[in-house]
This record gives sequence, structure tokens and C-alpha cells, in this order.
Amino acid sequence: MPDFDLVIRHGTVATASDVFAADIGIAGGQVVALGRNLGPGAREIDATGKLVLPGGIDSHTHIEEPRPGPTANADSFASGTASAAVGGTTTVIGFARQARGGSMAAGIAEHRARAAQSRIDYGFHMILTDPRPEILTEELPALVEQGYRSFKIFLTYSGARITDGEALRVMAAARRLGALVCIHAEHHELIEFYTEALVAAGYTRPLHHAWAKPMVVEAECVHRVCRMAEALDVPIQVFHVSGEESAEEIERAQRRGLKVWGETCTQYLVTTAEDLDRPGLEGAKFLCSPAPRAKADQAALWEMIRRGVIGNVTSDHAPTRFGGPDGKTAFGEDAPFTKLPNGVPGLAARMPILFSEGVAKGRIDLPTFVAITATNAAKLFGLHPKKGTIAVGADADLAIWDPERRVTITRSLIQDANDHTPYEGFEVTGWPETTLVRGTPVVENGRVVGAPGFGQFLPRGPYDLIKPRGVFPGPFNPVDGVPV
Ligand code: DUC
Ligand code: ZN
Ligand code: ZN
Repeated sequence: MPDFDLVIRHGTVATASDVFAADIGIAGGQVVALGRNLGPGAREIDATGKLVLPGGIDSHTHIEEPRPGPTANADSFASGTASAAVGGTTTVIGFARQARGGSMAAGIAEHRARAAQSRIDYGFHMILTDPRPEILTEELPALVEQGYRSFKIFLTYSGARITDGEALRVMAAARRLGALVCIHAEHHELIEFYTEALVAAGYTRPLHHAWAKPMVVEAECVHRVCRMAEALDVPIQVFHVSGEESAEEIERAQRRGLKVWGETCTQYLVTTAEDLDRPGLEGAKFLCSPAPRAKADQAALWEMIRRGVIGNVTSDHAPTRFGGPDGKTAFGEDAPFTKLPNGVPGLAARMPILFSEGVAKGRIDLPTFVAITATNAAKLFGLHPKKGTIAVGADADLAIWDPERRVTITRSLIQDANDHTPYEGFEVTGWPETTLVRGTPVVENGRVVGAPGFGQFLPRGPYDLIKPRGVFPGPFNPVDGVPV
């Protein structure tokens, strides 16, 4: 009679705090023993020479999100989560969107139906595009209770943006309900002003997307939302911090003691605005918002990761095919940047690139890699300690990682439904061989074996990290309408 369903033997286990040699005993989908010379498992994996890491948590992914067209999101939950697992990720947080004039609950119900095909575990942020009073007071309390414990707001993009006044009301609602507000922070009118001037002057190539949204556009807005969060005493995460000046705004807020967290994405660490300047429409493969910056910004972001200012790195996976009627070329080979859909695919590449550029190149140590790819997101989004670490009682979400394997990233390795990757030809050292979700292999030796529908929805209950501090900059608490 075996002691465990599965034993992973002889590996080197890494968490966000420690690296140690241990066997892992798994039963009922959870880690139940960590130690040497564990008893037999019904199944055994020999991890000699391998790292055993917490499966990644990619807390910013746009999978199967509907768009008005003609371009479309390339992935389904089945394809997107296959790709995530190929890259060692075991949990994704996606986005359920409220239609303007519509209900948030309806957006959730539709997205839950799509996500039923997920191969790995998942949760949602709620994109509030129209935070009318009845949405905030009548719909959100029940939805937060059901485990949708984070809101996403956009301060730019015509179809999604809300005003500063609306953002304040969303922040206040989040404070009352115990939810986290995640923010796309760019100055909308400034982008429009730049864009009109660029188009008028004939600057419409993909490169000019970066000209339309230079760093000042982001840094100003990051500063603004940090101050808004300070005024209302509301914890926030600033999404996709793309370079030095925005990261400095986050750091300044953190130094004032605010609960402001910063996220960056793989693409800001390895691509630059120069990639947008490739011939023809090739640059469109690198087009995302905020725009890719300069080499110096990449170095600054790594430094901010080392200092803990940037706590997690996501993919912001937002896949549009390049070719075809719904692809980035749908408006023609000389389409102006204003027509090009924003976003790059990146679910599978995230962890291997961060391991290679981070750990293998000596920029960060292994525990920091675990922290920025899994543990910190688990903590920030209320999934810890069930997710994001290797400990007795945690879900056995694991990536068995060959730290020496050299791989050239190609489209075919990625296994999503897209027709390109911005990381084509990128060379990495280190690759996940086997990915387990709750002790069940989803990827085995690079082959996707997890079934669509195996993934489970992760409701997120209340947790302390995102509790407000109870500190206001003045004598009055404007959320509750009382003196402090
Ligand atoms: N930026 C976003 O904010 N969302 C998806 C794609 C992108 O580039
Ligand atoms: Zn965004
Ligand atoms: Zn995004």
C-alpha cells in the first residue's frame, strides 16, 4: 500500500524564502510531506538534478476576452491555459468585463462559462467600465462575497476608461468591501493629444505608438492614482509598470507607507521601443500598452524587483494573431498604429524568460524568482498559502524545472492558439519539464496532457494584506464620511 499518490524524489525545492533538498509527498492533490527518504508513492517522479518550484501564478492574463472586432483574442481557455502550463504556470487570473451600460454580474457569468474549459486553476478580476451607483452598491457586494475580490479599472482606452471621479468611487467601494483595485494608469487626454499631432504629421507606424505614449504619460498617472489611493486610504496595485520613472513613483508611495504594489511584465524586461520599428508591420508584434521603453528602463526594473518595489511579473497575455481576418494585419500592411490592437502573447514564455534573464544571468536569486512569479501574486490576491508556495497543506501545484536546459523559444514550443510570439528566437537557459496542478500532470516532458475543464475556479475570501491602513492624509475619512 503506497504512502502517497505521488512522490517527487531527489529534487531541490525552492520557495520564496528557502532552497533545500527534499522529497515531496502528495496525496489528495496537496503536499502532505516534505522530507528525506519518504515512503513509496503510487507514482514516483525522479527529480535528480532538477528544481521543484511552486507553479507560477500569472495574475494578469487576457484569455478569451471578447472584442468588438474585426480583430479577436486568439486564445480559448483551453489553448491559453495549455500554453501557461507549458511555461510552468498553474494558476491564471483573468478578467471578466462589465459591458458599458450592462451589469458586472452578467460579465462574470459569461466569462465563467468560457473559463469552464481551463486546464489550470483560475480566478478573475472584474473590469468595471461603467461603475454606476447601483453596480457599486447592489452588484459588487455579492460578487466580492462570491470570491471576485479584485477590480480592474482603466484610465485610458476609449471603450473601457473611467473618469477620475468614477475611479474614486470604485476605490471607495473596494475599501468598504475588502477588495483590491488594480489600475491601468496612463493619461488618456495626453495620449489623445499626442496621437492627433502624430497622425496629423504623418507619423503612424507601429514605432509611433511609443511616441504617442512616452513615459511621462504613464508616470503622471501612476503618481495621480497613488495620491488618490492615499487620500482614500485604499490599497492598490499598479499594473504593468514599464520603466524607471513609474517605478520611482511606486517607490515613493511605498516609502510613505502606502499599500501600493507594482507589477511589471515580461515584455518590459526584454523588449524595447526599437522592436516596434521593425520592417513593415512586424513591429506590431511588440505593440502593447504601456509601450516598451529603453534598455535603461529594463535595468531599472530589475533593480526595482531586487528592491521589492516591483513585487510580481506577469505576462499581460493579450493575444491577437498577426495574419488572418482577425489578426493585427486585418487593417492592411500599412495600418496606422491607432488601428492596431494592443497586447502581446506571453503565457508560456514568462517564467522561462524570467528564470533565464533573472536567475541564470545573476540578476536575482532563486527565491526572488519564486516570489515574483508565484508567491507574491498568491499573497496579494488572497490565494496564499493554498497557492504560490511548497508547504504541507498547500495545493501540489509544481513546476519541475531543468535549470541547465538551453532552449530557443519558437512559436511551436509555446502551444497557444496564436501564430507568432514576440519572443521568437529568444534563447533561454532553464525550462519546465513537468507541470502539476493539484498533483496531476498538466504538462509532461513538454507535452500537454491536462484536460480542458480540469482547472478549478478559485474563490478568494477576505485577507489581511489588503486591509486599509486606517491612515488618512487629513482629519476626515472621505469614504465613510467621518472625522478620523
Ligand atoms: N495593454 C493592456 O492594458 N491590456 C491588454 C494589452 C495591452 O497591451
Ligand atoms: Zn492594462
Ligand atoms: Zn492587461
